[in-house]
Amino acid sequence: MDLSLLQERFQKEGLAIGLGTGGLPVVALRNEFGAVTVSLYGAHVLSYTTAAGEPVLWLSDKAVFERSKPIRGGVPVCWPWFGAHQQDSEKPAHGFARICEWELLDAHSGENAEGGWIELRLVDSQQTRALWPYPFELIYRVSLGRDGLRLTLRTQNKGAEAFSVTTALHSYFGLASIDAASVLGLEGVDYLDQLDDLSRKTQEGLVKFDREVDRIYVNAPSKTWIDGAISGRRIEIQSQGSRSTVVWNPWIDKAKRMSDFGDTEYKEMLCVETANAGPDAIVVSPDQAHELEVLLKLL
Ligand code: TA6
Repeated sequence: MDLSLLQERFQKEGLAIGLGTGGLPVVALRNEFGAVTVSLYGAHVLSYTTAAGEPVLWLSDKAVFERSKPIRGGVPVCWPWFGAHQQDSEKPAHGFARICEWELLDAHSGENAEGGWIELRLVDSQQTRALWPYPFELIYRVSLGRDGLRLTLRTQNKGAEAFSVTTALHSYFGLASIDAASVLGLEGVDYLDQLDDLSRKTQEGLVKFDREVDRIYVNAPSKTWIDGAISGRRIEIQSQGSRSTVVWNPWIDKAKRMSDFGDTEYKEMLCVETANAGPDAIVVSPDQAHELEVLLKLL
């Protein structure tokens, strides 16, 4: 990647391209609607703040910024499988998209009222085919506009065989305190409990937290909300092309087991992920495409 070439092509008012933590290339977009930073490594949204400077996403103080390792926080792109690989636990958890170098296709800061956007691409390579034997093209568009931060992941099947993917935009949100947080919109929705052999249960009332929670809500609604964000405002999460919502907080013991996660950081974060996970796999036929999208905003 030639950074100076990227800077020459894209750098302008409201758009900066440089080396961030760990020397990873980062695109920073700032306009009248707020600011977002995206690492080209992993196409990883690292931060999103509103026009008033309120942080929406969370990043661990112990996050690692090294190629071949995922970044803890922000919005990891989990693709082409969610969680551990079904047949080979040696393969990277949550697939390889979040540990690949993506190409910067285009970027606009938002000189017009439509806001700005950053577009990234990942295509199959010898390395990806060794992990997953299908030709593909991923186009990821990060848009910052009047309606909030919109993330759109387009999967295109470039081969002659249909393939099946499970995937997630694995958003980490910043909280004032997990004890006072709740997720709204999942009342009465069935979920697979990842902490209880994926047993199927039904959500009773709001999702609240006093222990580790790791649930795949299936046939989930397209809108959910989080109360208890750092800003004190309600976070709205609106999805398209997503059948599952994953809710995760590691709580005390799992937080201690993760080296890239502070022992007490479970108190200040919550994952509500826009996904197609578990039984909600997506089949993409040759020459066809699927879009997974989430719109994040503070109400
Ligand atoms: O968000 C659900 C989950 O699958 C949890 O089980 C937990 O493993 C989390 O993802 C983080 O996974 P990672 O591979 O990023 O440590």
